[in-house]
Amino acid sequence: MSKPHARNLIIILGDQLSHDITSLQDFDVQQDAIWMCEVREEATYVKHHKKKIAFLFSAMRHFAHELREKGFKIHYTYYHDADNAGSFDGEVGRAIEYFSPEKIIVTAPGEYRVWESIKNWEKKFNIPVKVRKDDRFFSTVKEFVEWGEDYKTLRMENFYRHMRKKHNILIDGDDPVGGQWNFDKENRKPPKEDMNPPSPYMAQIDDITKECMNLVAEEFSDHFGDLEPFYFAVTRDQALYALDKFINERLPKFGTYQDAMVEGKPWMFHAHLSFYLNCGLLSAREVVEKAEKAYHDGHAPINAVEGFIRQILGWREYIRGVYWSQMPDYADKNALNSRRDLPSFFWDAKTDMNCLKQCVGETYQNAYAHHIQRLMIIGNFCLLAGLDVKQVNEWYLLVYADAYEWVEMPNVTGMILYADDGLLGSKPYAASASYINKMSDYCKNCAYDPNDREGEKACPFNYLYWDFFMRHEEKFKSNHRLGFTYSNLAKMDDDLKSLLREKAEKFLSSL
Ligand code: FAD
Ligand code: DLZ
Ligand code: SF4
Repeated sequence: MSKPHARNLIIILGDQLSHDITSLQDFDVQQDAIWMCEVREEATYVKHHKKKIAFLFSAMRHFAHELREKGFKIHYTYYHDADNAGSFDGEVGRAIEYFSPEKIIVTAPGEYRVWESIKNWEKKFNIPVKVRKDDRFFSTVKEFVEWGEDYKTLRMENFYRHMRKKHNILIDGDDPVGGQWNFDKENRKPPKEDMNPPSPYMAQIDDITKECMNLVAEEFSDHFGDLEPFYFAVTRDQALYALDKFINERLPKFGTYQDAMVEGKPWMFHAHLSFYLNCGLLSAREVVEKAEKAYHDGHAPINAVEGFIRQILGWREYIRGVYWSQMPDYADKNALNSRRDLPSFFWDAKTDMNCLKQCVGETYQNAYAHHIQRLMIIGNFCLLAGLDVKQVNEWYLLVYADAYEWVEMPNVTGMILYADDGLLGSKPYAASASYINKMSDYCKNCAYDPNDREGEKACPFNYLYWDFFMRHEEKFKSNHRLGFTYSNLAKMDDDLKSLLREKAEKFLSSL
């Protein structure tokens, strides 16, 4: 048999599972070939949640199968293949040897770490390498940077309005549909007993997924998280089904209960689509289009649809712009000098603080927590306790099935830890127990009292909150958004301040 040959060799990475990915856009079935690989380095550079690895391997295998059915020539390296090189670089070396291509084509990767190695391929392998733009986003990094030049600070809300106008989404003439850009006032209601979130999408496990689950059980048993039950969509058709289910069943109440948290109800009215968006099974454009159509069809109200679209057209795009415009320096930011080690309950959920126990526990089970759990429970604790920026980033990157550095890092370094010194947020997202008690039912089953600040059963969020603002008084006291906090602090007598500091210190040293 003659040695296989390819004109162009297309490398498809695990988060590029889109049939219209730019690297495939002029694919010639007669002359070109594709290479995909399951590699140890990607599965272990952080020890990803078991569900995340099973999900991605299964989605990759299904995608490769679909490409093969289209008649595309594809080489797929399985994790257990004897000659698996174990890394992208090693596999590209093997791919070149196998196909002797004239050129390598790859779509730009989602992580800086991978971009750094792709930049070396041309020299390392002595072959032309064409890196194509990833056009699965509404904006480009260049557009984000140019937009930012008009502003002193990079605020999401301004960027989001720019995107709404540019893409004519929820726009009526020159104005926002519904007369407002933002319906936050109608959103973010506390949970109600009778709100009854529908059951989430649960995919059937097929043979391919079962094989991947067995592989993960065998190879990654020491990684964080439960492997079963497994319910993620692993094909585009399944992901589209999950999208429709969200639009039909949850979207109408998405806005109202966007920030609500209820014990034993991890899914609430959220979309659970980030896994599919981020690996390419769904496109941001189709998700936004379907949500907008639901408004025009009278199926979902404007507060829900605007709130949802803002997450994707606004936050998701903005976060990506921050990552690519600020890397690599962004990875070393630590404006509040946060250096405390992660407590052990981040790994086993064993803590008396019920809100954290629930959120870390659900993360362990599902490789998912919704935004407010990530931000206002776990993230809030990380901020107030001054947990180490690198360790917190690593934790968030490995525990969630939707986590890739481009989206995880600005959310952690910028949004929760204020480590970028306010580049992303105008003030730290710090909250005491009263917020948690208002937006969740966690406090009902807790050993601590959310209404106690300094007594025996005082909730740690309360004294940590004040300790945080005392610790960082120099930095924050002139921040006009924190005027209320600092005027309350000014009213406290010195004995109370010392007591709160002492309690915080004792608690933190016990972690
Ligand atoms: P929904 O609440 O239904 O929102 C719809 C979609 O909007 C999401 O699917 C997502 O694509 C997008 N979105 C919403 N908020 C954000 C945001 N802040 N940044 C980017 N996209 C957003 N999201 C990730 O996709 N990957 C991550 O690794 C990740 N890490 C996070 C870490 C922290 C500390 C915080 C506070 C947030 C993080 N997020 C991350 C953002 C957000 O929490 C998740 O996108 C969301 O919880 C995913 O669940 P969902 O699909 O049900 O989202
Ligand atoms: C997250 C991940 C994992 C666990 N495994 C693989 C893999 O074996 N092969 C692969 O191509 N991609 C994997 N990925 C996703 C990559 O880490 C992701 O594509 C890079 O971070 C580039 O953005
Ligand atoms: Fe969390 Fe404090 Fe409420 Fe307990 S009392 S659930 S620790 S906020």
